[in-house]
Amino acid sequence: MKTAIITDSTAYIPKHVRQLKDIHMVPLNVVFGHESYQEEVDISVDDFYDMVKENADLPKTSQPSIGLMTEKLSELAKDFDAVVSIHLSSGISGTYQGMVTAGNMVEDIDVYVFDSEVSCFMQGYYALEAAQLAGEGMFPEQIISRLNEMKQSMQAYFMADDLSHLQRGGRLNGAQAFVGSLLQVKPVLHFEDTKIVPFEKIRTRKKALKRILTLFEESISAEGHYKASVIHANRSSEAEQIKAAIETEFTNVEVTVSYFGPVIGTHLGEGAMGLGWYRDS
Ligand code: MYR
Repeated sequence: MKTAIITDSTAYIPKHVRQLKDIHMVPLNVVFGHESYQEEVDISVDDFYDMVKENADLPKTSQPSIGLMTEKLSELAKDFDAVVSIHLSSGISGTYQGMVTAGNMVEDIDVYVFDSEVSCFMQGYYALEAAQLAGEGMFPEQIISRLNEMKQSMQAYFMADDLSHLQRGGRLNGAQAFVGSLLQVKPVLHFEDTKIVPFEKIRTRKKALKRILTLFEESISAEGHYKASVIHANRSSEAEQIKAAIETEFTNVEVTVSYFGPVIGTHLGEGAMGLGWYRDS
């Protein structure tokens, strides 16, 4: 049984890593005015943050077309028996559902679609693990089962400098009055049942970051081994400092720095910061 792994661009796994691990990618789009760009393919992360500063119109995003997905599946059907396709949370994008539909349309390949219930490099961790297992010859059902096991310890908290992007795009959930009262502050956010909800109301950026680190520290046990990712929207040196601080304190945590690329950056805005982790043994 030959199984291919697909993820979407919001996992933000660098291209050279995807090539090395044999991970296929379908891109989401970022739209400035009438111009649509496939992220990573047509627009780089740096270009995106420059364009946001230069453009009067704020960008929007869209999921990959069903046509693009069926094309990718038909191409893979030539060499593989099955696909495990891992996507950003179904509560914030139609990408997951789009791949389910595309999977039903393409014959000659079995398609297993996995809802990461998160996004960015946390989604990337699922794709990397799936690629490793597929390479070892595991069946798709076994891969999905391992991904569900990872989900048990997967956590991610993040904050945005300007919450209005999330609210405008309709991706911030929670009681209306509470959400309204958050716009002037820096709440810590997280995913609950596939959707983004405020976790705690915090007044300043500094305190929000400190709270995220406390949540991380509280969930780490000395016996386990963990993987963690500091994720930033155009704040790489701040992210590197957080990574160094975690590495100094925790020798049992393997930390990477990743980024909020164009699609997720559209909804979080420049300056957003997040930390995600899971226990890998
Ligand atoms: C689409 O148009 O289908 C894409 C919508 C993407 C919404 C993104 C909302 C912010 C997600 C934050 C993820 C943080 C993970 C640590």
